[in-house]
Amino acid sequence: MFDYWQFKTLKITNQKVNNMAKTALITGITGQDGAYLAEFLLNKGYIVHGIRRRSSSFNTKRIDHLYRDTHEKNVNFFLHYGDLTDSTNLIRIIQETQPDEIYNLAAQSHVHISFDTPEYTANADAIGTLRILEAIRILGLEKKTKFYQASTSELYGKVQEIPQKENTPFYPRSPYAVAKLYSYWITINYREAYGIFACNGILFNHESPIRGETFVTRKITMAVSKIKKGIQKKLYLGNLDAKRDWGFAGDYVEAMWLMLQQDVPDDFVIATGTTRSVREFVELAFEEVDIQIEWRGEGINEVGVDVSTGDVLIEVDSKYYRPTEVDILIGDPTKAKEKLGWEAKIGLRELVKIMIEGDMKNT
Ligand code: NDP
Ligand code: GDR
Repeated sequence: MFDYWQFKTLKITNQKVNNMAKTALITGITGQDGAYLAEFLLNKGYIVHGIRRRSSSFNTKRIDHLYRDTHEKNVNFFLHYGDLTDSTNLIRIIQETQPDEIYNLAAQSHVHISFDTPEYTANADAIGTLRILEAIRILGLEKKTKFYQASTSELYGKVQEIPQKENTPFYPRSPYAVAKLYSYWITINYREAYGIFACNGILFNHESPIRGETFVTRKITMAVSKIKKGIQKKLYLGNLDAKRDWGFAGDYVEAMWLMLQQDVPDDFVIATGTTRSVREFVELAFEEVDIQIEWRGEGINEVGVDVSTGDVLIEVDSKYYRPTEVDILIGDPTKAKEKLGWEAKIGLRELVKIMIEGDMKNT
């Protein structure tokens, strides 16, 4: 059976550090993708360094299973305190770790919250990328250090064409997407100006049992699990019509790595090539726990009703609407398939199943 958690495979703990091992530095290592990527690279024999933020509460639960006391022998996983808003700290960490590969995954990654914190989002998500690229230059690592930038399907924003591909025009629709647009172009500019091996992965939405709890998929799977167990009555959502191309995060981190193993740096769309609405995701999630949903009403008055009991389980709350929305995302991953040999392995139904399984166990 597919080991969705992937965190039970701790082969890495007894692995001897190879003198020829490559070194990777991951920003955003405590996030969903950082955790999957760290485990993926450790299993490939890398020495992995990660940047974590200081927090008043623990923020390392996704990677605690990878951590070992640095006093032990053959340790290959290290954490450093840092922040994308602090240039000197980034320069020092990159100087100390001399990475072969940097994966810039850190970001204020919530689209809706970027409307509340636009300046901070620009600082971390746009200028943060520049700070890393400048650090590579200042330290003279242009020929040694490869750079991966976590670009996003949010760049496409308002629909110009579907499916979206590498040359589809961008029209960002949030402070988050505008900040990421800067990062996309500064990555290309530093590749062209200074010869840095720098790539943009234009990743469409990807989810998992360790997805942040306020993104819509995880919010739904957690609520469905709690409703099934009788510890929550209702789920309040925003725009049910939005359509997304949802894949599995564990598949997507492999594409990040593959981009940095090519002969020539390039930019790639990473997606499943299918799209479903938030409403359909809700239906699939309830189906997993044998509850069938029927929709009644329209717009802000739409509700989702349990067909067998008549209970209203889903209501719309306008506070979850965004000032400007991205209506439909569907990616064309042809280039990734042809050049990287990559394609998504986990489809939406299986993704929903593994997320519900995780939440039924943990909520
Ligand atoms: P998460 O929100 O789960 O993780 C974000 C990470 O960035 C966390 O480790 C967070 O730390 C860290 N971080 C936030 N701000 C800063 C900062 N100022 N300095 C240093 N670290 C910071 O995101 P995902 O793992 O889902 O996404 C990874 C990247 O990929 C992000 O850049 C996101 O924008 C992008 N992306 C994600 C997609 C997706 O569907 N998941 C699709 C396309 C792009 P902490 O744990 O302390 O909060
Ligand atoms: P997104 O993900 O904005 O696509 O960004 P999110 O899951 O937040 O929203 C997807 C869609 O669902 C609609 N929606 C709701 N969203 C949230 N969060 N909460 C709700 O209650 C709700 N109800 C409806 C939204 O309006 C939206 O249309 C994610 C992030 O991971 C980004 O960092 C990444 O760049 C993109 O995916 C690709």
